[in-house]
Amino acid sequence: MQNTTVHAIDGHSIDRAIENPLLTVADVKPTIHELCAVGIFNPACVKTADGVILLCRLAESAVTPDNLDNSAEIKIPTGASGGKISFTTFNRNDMHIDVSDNRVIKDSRTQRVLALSSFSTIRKAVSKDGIHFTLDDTPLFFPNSADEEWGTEDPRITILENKYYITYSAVSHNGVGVVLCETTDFVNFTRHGMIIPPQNKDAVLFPEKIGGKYFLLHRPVTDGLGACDIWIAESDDLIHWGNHRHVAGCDTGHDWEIAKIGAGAPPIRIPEGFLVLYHGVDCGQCYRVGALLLDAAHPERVIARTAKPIFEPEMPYERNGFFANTVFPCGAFLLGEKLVVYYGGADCCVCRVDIPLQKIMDMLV
Ligand code: MAN
Repeated sequence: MQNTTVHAIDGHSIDRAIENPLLTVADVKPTIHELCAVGIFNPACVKTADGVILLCRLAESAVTPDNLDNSAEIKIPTGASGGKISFTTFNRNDMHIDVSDNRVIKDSRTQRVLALSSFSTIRKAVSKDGIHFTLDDTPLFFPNSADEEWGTEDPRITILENKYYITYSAVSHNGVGVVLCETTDFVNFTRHGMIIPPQNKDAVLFPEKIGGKYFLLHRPVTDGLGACDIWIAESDDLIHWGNHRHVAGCDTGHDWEIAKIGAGAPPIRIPEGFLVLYHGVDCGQCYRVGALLLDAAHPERVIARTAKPIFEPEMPYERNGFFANTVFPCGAFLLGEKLVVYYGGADCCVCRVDIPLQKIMDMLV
């Protein structure tokens, strides 16, 4: 970590790595030859004695000529146990098919999602200096249940009681829910299955027990009634979760987070409480980053929150990509006085920004 060179390039104290993007689709070996990477992004991170480990979301689409443009046939990969990938096709000219959001294929009558346009798995990358990463050639693991047939997305890592706990979104035709698994070496995994059922995502585990209980932030995906807000739950065993309470909403009156919010990196313990980076989405589907400060003894209580985004899509690799205008952090750690944040740029690439902790504290109101 000592050799990390991070340069200020925007003239302020938000220091994006000048080497950004740190990983792109050019670094990816496809899972099977019928697939090609459309994005490697939204990385979880953990700092170890040897450097930094990232768990990145790899989204792959089917290799057909012009698969993602205007050709009539849209071929969709889906996964199954044992690493088998199968394909389904849709006809773009079918009047009941809506492809206006390039992440999904919808039924134009019901707006129901029929398929995702890409299939996501998780890939590990390691680095000694936190900047130059070597990406694995194969997925961390393959989907192992029908709940993961449309992919595994957006992992987060929490170190808890000397183990690495990984939460991620499992997606299938039944919806998106939160899966928990644990490891000590990123080679062997104990998968605990779905701990929060659909529709839910953006779950992050707290790094310590509070009052004898484990805590988790999660984000129900509501439709019409209620909003996509951040909730908290508690557990005695990390598997069974209850006492769900609302923590923070997107009804702050700030345009940048008016559509939905969701936890980003797992909470970080600081003297003042737990610091949680979150993403806020506006009505134009631009993803920005804010922060919450939660009470250390009562983490359902918000002590303070940023009124303005801490950072937002500015660079070409954040403004242009598979899903434009998106910065999406899934991991961060403190390094001295700075918060080192790894995030996805435009659902395409892996990036890093270093933010002075004091700057975030000054923005909390
Ligand atoms: C959703 C998730 C994220 C993704 C954003 C932007 O919140 O699928 O993985 O980065 O949308 O597309």
